Amino acid sequence: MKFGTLYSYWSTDWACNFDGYVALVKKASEIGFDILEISADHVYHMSVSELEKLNEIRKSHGLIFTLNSGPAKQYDLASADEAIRQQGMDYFTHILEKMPILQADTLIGAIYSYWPCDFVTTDKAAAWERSAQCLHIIGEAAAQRGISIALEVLNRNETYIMTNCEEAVAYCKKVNSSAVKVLLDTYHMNIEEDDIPAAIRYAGPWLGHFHVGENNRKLPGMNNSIDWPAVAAALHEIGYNKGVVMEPFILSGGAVGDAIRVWRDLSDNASPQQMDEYISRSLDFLKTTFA
Ligand SMILES: [Mn+2]
Repeated sequence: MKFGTLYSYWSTDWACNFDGYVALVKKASEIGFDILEISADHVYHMSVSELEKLNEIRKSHGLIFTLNSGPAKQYDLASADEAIRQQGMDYFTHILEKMPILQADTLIGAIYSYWPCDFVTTDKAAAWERSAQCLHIIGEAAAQRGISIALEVLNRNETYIMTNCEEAVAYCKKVNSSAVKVLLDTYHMNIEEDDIPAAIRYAGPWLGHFHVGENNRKLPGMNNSIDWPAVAAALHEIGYNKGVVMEPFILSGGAVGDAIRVWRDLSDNASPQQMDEYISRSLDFLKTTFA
């Protein structure tokens, strides 16, 4: 397994420019991560020359990029509006075209719809029909480039499309593309699944990416609300050898705090140095527990 973190841990703002990513590549590799999970939307907007430069820096630090997408509503592949679905298809096609520049082969997130969901429409059957058709086409384009797509199972407050592993596997079967797999996240699973290790075993070969976080999105190992040894055993049982990426959110405020609904500080008023210590300790915990 390869261990990573989402880029936004240190900030309350989703924004991150080229210089910001260069600093994060250095920091993540110094801490000992294999993966830095970056924003697919930032890749969409970055120029080819910036991406080429960023890739050189990534390579020199021996890091892998995975791309995380919480698409805006204007790119909703489940939309009843054909023009919006087409906009989404164009958006993801452009991201897939840019990923080889970063030698990135994993695109993940709620790309079957948009995030966070506002629940204005919740016609699930119709949304499945529309988005699965779009994802079949995107999945085939990804497969041609050797890219895999992992669809994130979210909790009920963030989507209506897929909220447990069983639904996600059924959805992937409907998409019917070898590139399209499932992403399970312990934070969401803790809310929705009856039995987290059983859900991991159910996913089996469909599991394409894995997110880790405590019940309140604290860093893995910070409060042990999740039975981490049981999670690790289930991953070993299915022979999982891909990304294990933490998505810690412990700072309140800003666009990140609002989107994740962090309404109080969960960091114990950590200084920047303490933030580094927390994540370094959590990475050690994961490597030990998942070894
Ligand atoms: Mn996640």
